[in-house]
Amino acid sequence: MLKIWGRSSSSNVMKVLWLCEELGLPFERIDAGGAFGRTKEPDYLAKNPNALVPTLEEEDGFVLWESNSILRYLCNTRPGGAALYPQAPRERADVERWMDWQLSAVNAPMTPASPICAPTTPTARMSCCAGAISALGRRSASSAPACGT
Ligand SMILES: N[C@@H](CCC(=O)N[C@@H](CS)C(=O)NCC(=O)O)C(=O)O
Repeated sequence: MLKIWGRSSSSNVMKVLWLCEELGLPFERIDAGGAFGRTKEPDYLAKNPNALVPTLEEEDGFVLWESNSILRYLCNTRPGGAALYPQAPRERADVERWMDWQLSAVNAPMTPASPICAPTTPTARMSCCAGAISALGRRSASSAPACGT
């Protein structure tokens, strides 16, 4: 069975779990990261050298990390995935830009230890996220829902 390594409290794990639910995929989730630890153990580092979650593991041993890469991979390999990750270049670009936006504009400022995170205080991080979230609100109000919103 498909394995998803990562604590369910992680937003990057959540989106993978969400996609699995949307596609009706059976999977086993294994707690890792945060208070669960495990991510710095040699067997986990062999799967994901970043010591982060999520990590996907297929039954045949194929392993993939980076949440958005996992989402694309699942959509490309599982029935029903094309509806969420369209082939048409402009439709696909719309999906991808919101995925990139989530990791760069929302996730990075929320991650205190992120090497690409400029804001250093909790207030500055919240303010940065609030600006990004308001962009999603404006987009959602003006057109069809962004993928996953
Ligand atoms: N760019 C990575 C970011 C992964 C990431 O930062 N994961 C966080 C949780 S959201 C993590 O592993 N934090 C350390 C931990 O939980 O132990 C991805 O999208 O998969």
